[in-house]
Amino acid sequence: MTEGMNPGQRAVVLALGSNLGDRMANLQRGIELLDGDGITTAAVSGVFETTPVGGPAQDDYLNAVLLTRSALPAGDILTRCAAAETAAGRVRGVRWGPRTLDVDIITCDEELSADPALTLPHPRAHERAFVLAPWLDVQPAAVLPGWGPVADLLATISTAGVWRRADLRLALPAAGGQEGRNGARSGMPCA
Ligand code: A4P
Ligand code: MG
Repeated sequence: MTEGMNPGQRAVVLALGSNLGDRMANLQRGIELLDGDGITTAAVSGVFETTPVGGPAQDDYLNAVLLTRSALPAGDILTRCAAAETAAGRVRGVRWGPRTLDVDIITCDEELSADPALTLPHPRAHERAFVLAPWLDVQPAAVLPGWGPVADLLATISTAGVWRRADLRLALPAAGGQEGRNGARSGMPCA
């Protein structure tokens, strides 16, 4: 059990992306919506401006990674991610198309799943600098199960089109949010 983790909790890494509307507001809204009711946010990465990978021509993304803790089954966490996307105004159109908010589960501890509806670790995380760069930023010792240290993976792929935005900063969920209603945050961040 990682330091700061309650019994039954697992480390859950979530990747957030937005390239439509007020991107920072969308990411911050996602952070607020995801926290509480069984999901505790431990740390949030810096913000990265990233060139779109795949899909139609579209605007640049802002990407970030959240380190969370949860005792919820992974399927319940995916449902919470989808609810946060919907609340942030996501409309599903073309695959890899522009979106106000995308929330993907990158890892649920060591859990492995080949289910297309919930693949763990995320099937493309190992090759995506827009996921690995923010993850490394918030957790320098991070390891992607089945693939190895995130720092090593990032060293083997192109990081062209991925810039850290030192002028932008996401906040941990507000104390008065769901977290505040459901009990104080305890322990150290995973990072
Ligand atoms: N799904 C399966 N496993 C997971 C998981 N671990 N986490 C399923 C989340 N969802 C998972 O997702 C499609 C389906 O994936 C869902 O039904 C879910 O059950 P979606 O959010 O509806 O659509 P999507 O995100 O467009 O699809 P996909 O294939 O997951 O996209 P990717 O691979 O995540 O890529 N470029 C930049 N620069 N930054 C980005 O953030 N994001 C994408 C999306 C493409 N290019 C990007 C970015
Ligand atoms: Mg997604």
